[in-house]
Amino acid sequence: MRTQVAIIGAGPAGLMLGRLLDRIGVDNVILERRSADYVLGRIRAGVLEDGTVELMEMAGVNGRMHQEGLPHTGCELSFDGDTLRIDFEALIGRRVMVYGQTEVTRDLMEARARDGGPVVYEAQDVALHDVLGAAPRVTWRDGGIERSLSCDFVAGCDGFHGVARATIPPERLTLFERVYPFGWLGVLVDKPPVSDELIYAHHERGFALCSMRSPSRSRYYVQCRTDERVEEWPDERFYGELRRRIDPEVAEKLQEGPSIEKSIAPLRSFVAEPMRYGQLFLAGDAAHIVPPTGAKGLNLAMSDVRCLFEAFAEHYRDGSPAGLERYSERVLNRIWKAERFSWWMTTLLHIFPDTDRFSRRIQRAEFDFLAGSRAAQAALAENYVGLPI
Ligand code: FAS
Ligand code: PHB
Repeated sequence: MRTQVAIIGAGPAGLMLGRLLDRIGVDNVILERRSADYVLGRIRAGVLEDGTVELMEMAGVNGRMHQEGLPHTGCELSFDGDTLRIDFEALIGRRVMVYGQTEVTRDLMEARARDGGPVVYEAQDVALHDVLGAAPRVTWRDGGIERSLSCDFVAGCDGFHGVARATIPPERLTLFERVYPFGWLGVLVDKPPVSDELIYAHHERGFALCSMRSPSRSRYYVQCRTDERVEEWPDERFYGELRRRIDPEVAEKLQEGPSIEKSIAPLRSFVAEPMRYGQLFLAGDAAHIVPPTGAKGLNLAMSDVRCLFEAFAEHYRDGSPAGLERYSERVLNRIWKAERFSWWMTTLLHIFPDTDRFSRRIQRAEFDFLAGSRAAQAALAENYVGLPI
């Protein structure tokens, strides 16, 4: 088999890149380790930056998003009972869209099945070969049969635990990492959300987040220890802890119900530089991870894909290597700003096990400064809604 771009991973990054390349006639094949159902079953992000909404429109997969998505003009911060609304629309004239990553993935999968190139699901033992040469190859096992795909380029969109970054010799990569001493326990429940807006809550018992997927489906998180297991958190314990950490008046409105999904996600900041090795280009979680506090993970993956797509378009349409040569430097500049914002939101809102009195006062002062400064609120809004690409 031969194609122009081999894409590893059929998560949002791989599917979006494949969709954009399909639309300009650049051949591409997507290789995914898991089944389509497994990929759709992962419950992850919920907030789209306006840049991601625009990319969905560019890709021609925005129909359901505009029908079912929830435009949000702001969010709320709650700090030991004091609340502060960050009004994106009033501060910077922009908004975000609440629309689950699962739905983004579903829209891209359906578009690909309708009029796109091949996706090989359950491709086992994917391996990359000769990515430094002029004839890169990808191999995998399909049942008992070894398959091979020649290509011009490989796009590593295979997430944090993927094979693409692992293909790059360690001495050619510089890794940056911060592992946080806590995780997020998330619950999905078919009950109306406790609030029309997202609420990020700092409380001495730990962080909590009230989010949603639709007017009838809520997504809640509480900070938990990294050594805890989902089995230790029956629904009753989860809701009791969530109630303690949010404003009592808001807690009054909480409608409990049986969780339809419950999972614990570790929190880390991670960047691998550079994001190119020969004809291999990394995009999304394959190259970087952010704590979900700033709602950046999915959106960073999408902004990487937009830049990589533009670079491939320049190569195939104009014969210019410029975009590919600048790709890593261009996306890393924006990635680090998102890493900073996600780290800042996480540091502001969580209780760290070694938090001393001084650190708690600094967190309070950070919140009080935000509450008193329109400029500081506008800076938060700019980062949350998405910095320019
Ligand atoms: P993905 O990990 O989504 O996709 C990579 C794909 O590659 C997967 O389908 C995987 O099966 C496949 N793959 C892996 N190895 C392979 C191999 N060797 N061969 C072939 N295929 C392979 N972001 C937010 O913005 N908000 C959130 O609330 C949020 N919550 C999260 C919760 C969890 C538990 C996790 C893990 C992440 C969360 N994220 C969140 C971040 C998440 O949304 C990612 O940023 C997003 O999925 C990135 O998309 P991709 O880069 O496509 O990577
Ligand atoms: C979610 O709805 O899953 C969500 C929203 C905002 C975040 C993180 C997660 O910052």
